[in-house]
Amino acid sequence: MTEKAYRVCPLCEATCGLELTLDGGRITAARGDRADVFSAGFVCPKGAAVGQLDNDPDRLRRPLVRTGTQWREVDWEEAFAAVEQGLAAVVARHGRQAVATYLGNPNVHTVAGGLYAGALARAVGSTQVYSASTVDQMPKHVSSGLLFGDPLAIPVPDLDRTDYLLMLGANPLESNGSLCTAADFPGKLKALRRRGGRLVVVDPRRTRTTDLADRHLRIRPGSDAYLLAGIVHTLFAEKLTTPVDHLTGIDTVQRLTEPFPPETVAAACGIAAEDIRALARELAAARTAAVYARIGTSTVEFGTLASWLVDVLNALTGNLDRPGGAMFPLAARRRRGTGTGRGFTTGRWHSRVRKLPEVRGELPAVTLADEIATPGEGQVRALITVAGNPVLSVPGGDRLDTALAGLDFMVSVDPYLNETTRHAHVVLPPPPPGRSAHFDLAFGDLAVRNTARYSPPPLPLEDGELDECRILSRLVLIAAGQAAAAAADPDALDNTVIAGVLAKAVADPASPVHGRDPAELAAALHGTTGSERQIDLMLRLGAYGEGFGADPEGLTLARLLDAPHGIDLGPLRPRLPEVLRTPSGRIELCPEPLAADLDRLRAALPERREGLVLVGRRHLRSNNSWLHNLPALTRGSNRCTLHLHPEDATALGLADGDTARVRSRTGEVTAPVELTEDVMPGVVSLPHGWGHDRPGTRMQVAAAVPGVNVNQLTDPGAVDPLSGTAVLNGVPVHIERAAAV
Ligand SMILES: Nc1nc2c(c(=O)[nH]1)N[C@H]1C(S)=C(S)[C@@H](COP(=O)(O)OP(=O)(O)OC[C@H]3O[C@@H](n4cnc5c(=O)[nH]c(N)nc54)[C@H](O)[C@@H]3O)O[C@H]1N2
Ligand SMILES: Nc1nc2c(c(=O)[nH]1)N[C@H]1C(S)=C(S)[C@@H](COP(=O)(O)OP(=O)(O)OC[C@H]3O[C@@H](n4cnc5c(=O)[nH]c(N)nc54)[C@H](O)[C@@H]3O)O[C@H]1N2
Ligand code: SF4
Ligand SMILES: [Mo]
Repeated sequence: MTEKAYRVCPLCEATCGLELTLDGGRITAARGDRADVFSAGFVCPKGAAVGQLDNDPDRLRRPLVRTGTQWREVDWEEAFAAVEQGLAAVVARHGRQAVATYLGNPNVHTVAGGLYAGALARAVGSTQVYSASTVDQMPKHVSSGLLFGDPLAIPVPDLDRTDYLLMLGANPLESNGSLCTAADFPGKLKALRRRGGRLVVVDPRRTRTTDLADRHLRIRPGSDAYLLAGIVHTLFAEKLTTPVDHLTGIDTVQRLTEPFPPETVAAACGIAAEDIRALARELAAARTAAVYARIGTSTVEFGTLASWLVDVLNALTGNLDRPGGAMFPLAARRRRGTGTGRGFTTGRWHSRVRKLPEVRGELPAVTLADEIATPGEGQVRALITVAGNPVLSVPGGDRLDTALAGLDFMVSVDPYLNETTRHAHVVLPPPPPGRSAHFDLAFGDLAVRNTARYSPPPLPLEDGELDECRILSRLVLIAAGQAAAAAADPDALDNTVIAGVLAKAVADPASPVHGRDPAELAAALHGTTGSERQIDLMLRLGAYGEGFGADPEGLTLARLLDAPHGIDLGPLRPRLPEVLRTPSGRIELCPEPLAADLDRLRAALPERREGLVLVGRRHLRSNNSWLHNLPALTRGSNRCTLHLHPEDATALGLADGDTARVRSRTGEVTAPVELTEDVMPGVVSLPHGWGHDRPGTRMQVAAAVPGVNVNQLTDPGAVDPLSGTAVLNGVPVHIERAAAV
């Protein structure tokens, strides 16, 4: 007997609705849910393979405890006891500061990560907090924090309505989009062209996305800030600005971008001055336009500057916050703001070894190895990883690998024994997507249309499995020294959180529940678990919420449970000035840290760099480091090869299929050469997330085609100073033929 169930895909930011076929307690097929209000049937090969992910024989199904190189399956109580003991021993000897936390990317795709990962880091009580954000999007948080006062207020291109899209450093035809949640990004780009709109893509490589564009501009890696500053300069020089309201600092931006006329920046970015001016004129002339930039502009030397200049352009051309421009989504879980706030600062503390500034309560992932390996007061002696694989994802893989092996205690919440988790003393595996609930706590803030969807677990937990919400909430209380309370009541943490939120809400005159009895409200919450009741509370108090009776038509968890394909909340609507959290109540167009960083940009102008540079690339059937174990995704062109331009190959004496030795300042790898004109001369490309050849892992399919770890080449010493984000693109490399083996 087969059954259908509906569940949002947790594998990337597109958040497609999946229609799952269930048979005998397993997922036997998955396809796009045509009735889904957000994705309307779109699916990619990864989503279609979610059944293989659920049923992967290498997935861990029981907690593991390690002694030496021996792993032992244990029950949950024994596993939690081992965690409690391991952490307590380190804290007793070295203090809380000796415990670090690393939160990986899937935390933004799970309910557990969204509700408890931050709380876990806080409960540990150490400033040693790391996440995948500092190998990814932290520059955008910093620029939004400084511009709008809120690091989570990230404008997204209004893809369905824009007339002109300038996209830099993104390849949504492979990635399906990032910091812009749009199921069927490819279809939306095609629709933009069909309705007469224009698409310009800036990328050093030819990609499936550049193939869709009206124009593809090849840029020298790492130089987008120059290009964008040149466009801003032109807007002022040619009097093309039509700034949005609520701005302060326009004149300063004008003055500080004076040193970047198109002629000056052209050499730095490899794009002709005339092309730069054309971009400015087209942006200004378009009825509506949006500038959107992603990882190729973020994980670079001037990542925060580039992220900031994107929104400077949106603001100066009148496109920020208007339909067809770059807009602020309003997620179902969010409340409307007041238009002012405390603003945003970084550097409230610094890392111990390299003195790198804190950003959003985190230290740069590139310095985790330093903090573990460098002796002295405050040295990291224990690590908690949740859904992360920093050995492959963070520059300096081998160094971190060695450092992890020296820890006194490590616990990982992860379904696989991989390059990172093999160092743990305890591994706590979450159940697969087919047996977990889903609610997008993160992507509502980034979606090109406002919707609300909740997926209950399609299948019940199997014997011996524990929901990840239970795993993480238990860890939070263990870390907080309340292990007994956690063992006694699995909802203990949820109840505390709910009580705290309600206490604030009833005291807030602007809240629909002002003056009501918090205990009565808590009792009215719907849900079979504490995490569901937390979600119900967010929905009810959120912008579209039922407000505990204030708006009977409004959202509740029960309403979402009755709508398995989701509830549409309409296109994006203007949110200025309500969305702002700056003390001034205005958009701070030229915040001081960015103004100062422009000096660094200017100072680097004369640097003419010779030689080859490395950039990354993504493949539709990969997902960072962890989907290489699914047979359905590992065939064909999804390979860890070095893309090399034929001209460079000739100069180096390399041919297609040869093995190249690639060296950087910090490491080397060997990889098969794939000749292609997709990369521009002078630029080579390797994908990340490979290098599955370390002993002690349990991912057989991945180990059979291991590839190499590109993060041996990226330099842990190189960061964007404002955000602490690693430089992953534009890495100088040296290439030669590898000696025959
Ligand atoms: N050179 C280079 N390096 C890069 C990048 C690049 O472009 N170039 N990209 C960077 C980017 S954008 C990112 S986001 C990072 C990612 O960096 P990480 O987050 O550290 O790495 P992932 O490969 O995403 O690893 C995810 C881990 O989560 C586990 N996992 C999967 N599902 C679940 C779940 O439901 N619960 C739990 N608890 N665990 C789960 C997987 O088994 C895996 O161990 O890599 C970065 N590294
Ligand atoms: N299939 C698949 N999908 C994914 C992932 C995955 O690993 N595989 N990872 C997910 C994650 S965690 C993220 S963060 C997103 C990322 O999503 P995207 O930001 O769309 O990432 P990429 O596909 O790597 O595209 C980045 C592009 O930037 C280009 N580039 C490199 N350097 C520069 C530069 O200096 N300037 C400019 N202008 N371009 C440059 C690269 O050539 C590449 O084409 O994808 C997500 N989706
Ligand atoms: S595009 Fe992303 S969300 Fe959609 S099916 Fe593929 S992996 Fe899942
Ligand atoms: Mo990412």
